Amino acid sequence: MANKASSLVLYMNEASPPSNAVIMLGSKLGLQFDYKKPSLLTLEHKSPEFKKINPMGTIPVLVDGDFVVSESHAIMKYLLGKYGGDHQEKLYPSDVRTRALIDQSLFYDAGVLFVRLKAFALPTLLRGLDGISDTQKADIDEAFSVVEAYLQKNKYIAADHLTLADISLASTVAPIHAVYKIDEKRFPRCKEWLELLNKEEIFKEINEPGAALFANIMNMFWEKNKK
Ligand SMILES: N[C@@H](CCC(=O)N[C@@H](CS)C(=O)NCC(=O)O)C(=O)O
Repeated sequence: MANKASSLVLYMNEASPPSNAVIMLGSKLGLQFDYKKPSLLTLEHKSPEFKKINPMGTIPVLVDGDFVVSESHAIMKYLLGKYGGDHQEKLYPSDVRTRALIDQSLFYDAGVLFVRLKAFALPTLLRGLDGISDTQKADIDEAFSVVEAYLQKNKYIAADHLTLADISLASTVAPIHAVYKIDEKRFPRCKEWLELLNKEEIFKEINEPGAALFANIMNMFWEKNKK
């Protein structure tokens, strides 16, 4: 039986892909978060107060009583370990090789895929970028080709069922797809995988609206930045 959560505070934003990964997992585990939304536009997340809780100055950040942890992948592993109960073995199996493949995807998301989203999103919000450049598009396509390769064996990323790897990668792929469509001819499995996931409640109700909001914000800024 899982530990019972006391009060969990999540610093987040509905348009933030890694925040949505944590929110999706929380929903799957039946956890309630008390949400706090620092304004990224006024750089609240870079303030000395915020940096006391997360020196990286990023969201999401989880506060669980006197314990604070940032970085969505670390947060998800913590939540599963502490509150995962029966979900833990499915979403992050103890089999060493399956776990290694899941970790491979989590690190890929943190180190490569999401970095390529951030490469256009932050300059759009803060530095007047008015669209995704051709180089950025090529980098995204290269990143999608890795997701496509991960999907060669199964319909899901790291096993024959949904794991943390799908939650993590889909939280980044969906918002990119909402502004720069996955090329179905080059990455058919990637497209099918996203459609498969979107049949599940957490993706339909959290990931897709988050991706749509992200796209609205990007499009709004691109129009404004062109003027
Ligand atoms: N790898 C980190 C990425 C966190 C991240 O960069 N979050 C964005 C919001 S989606 C952020 O806080 N950006 C502000 C900044 O980097 O200045 C995670 O998964 O938590």
